[in-house]
Amino acid sequence: MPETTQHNFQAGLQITQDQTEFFQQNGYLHFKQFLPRETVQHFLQELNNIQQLLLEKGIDTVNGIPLKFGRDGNGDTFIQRFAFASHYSKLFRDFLKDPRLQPLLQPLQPYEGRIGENEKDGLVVNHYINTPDSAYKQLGWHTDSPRDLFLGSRIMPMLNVGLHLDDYPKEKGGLRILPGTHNQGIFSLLFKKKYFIDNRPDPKEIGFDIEAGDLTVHDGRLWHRVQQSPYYGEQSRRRVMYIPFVTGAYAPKKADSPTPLYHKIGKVLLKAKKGHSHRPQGNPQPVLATEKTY
Ligand SMILES: O=C(O)CCC(=O)C(=O)O
Ligand SMILES: [Fe+2]
Repeated sequence: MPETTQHNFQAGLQITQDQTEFFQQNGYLHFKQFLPRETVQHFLQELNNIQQLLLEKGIDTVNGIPLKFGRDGNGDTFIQRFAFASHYSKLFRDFLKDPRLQPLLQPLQPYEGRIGENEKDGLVVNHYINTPDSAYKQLGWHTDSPRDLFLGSRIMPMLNVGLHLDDYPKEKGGLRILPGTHNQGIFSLLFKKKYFIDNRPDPKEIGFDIEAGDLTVHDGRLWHRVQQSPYYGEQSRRRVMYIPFVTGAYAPKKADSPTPLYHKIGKVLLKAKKGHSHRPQGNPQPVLATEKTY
């Protein structure tokens, strides 16, 4: 059982000295109850609406980023990961304008940070559930930064800000991180663990006692993973949205943006290995680093 962070903060219009120092040292922050439960309920409803729309329209890629599909307990297809959610929702566009998000750009200084609504994968929705036909039960160790290398540019500072939509105490699984690994240099960034293949707990990892509405922030270079739940079905359901906070030249994606190479390689290899398409017919696991989507 991983240690849990005892460092919960309250978000405000300023990021405090304490928070800045904690972030510099550890590479993450955990803010309690950024959104009230009632708003979380609206968000979950909105996600259902968007999912219905995407399924009805048969959309399987948004701005070049493939959706990840799974099947629920009734055998119905649902979406386990999709990108650019705010492009489908005024509620989410407004959320990205919440003035309390702005101070969270501060750890990126001296770089000028911005909320990447149209960049990278935009506002990402992850939906994990532990069922036989789930395509997304866990996620192996990785950092979020090396995708920049795939895109042909050098690694720029970035943060990933997670808005958690389900109660998830650490014993249910969920996010695990290795504090301080954002400071360990390029060798650690690339080779500390086998990207996405290694799901093993690390003695130094920590977990989070998450309540719906909490916000986490992690440095793009921090090693992290998602632990599979020991529970099954409904009890294991975990929904979290991630906002990229980015630096560097503005690089928006568009409807005709090409699928990044790492998605394509992953898809082809996975198909060859499992003998099926992107839509689920079994129990695909993230077996390859390149299958991971960014
Ligand atoms: O689900 C999470 O909390 C983490 C997801 C993640 O690390 C990613 O999508 O890069
Ligand atoms: Fe990640």
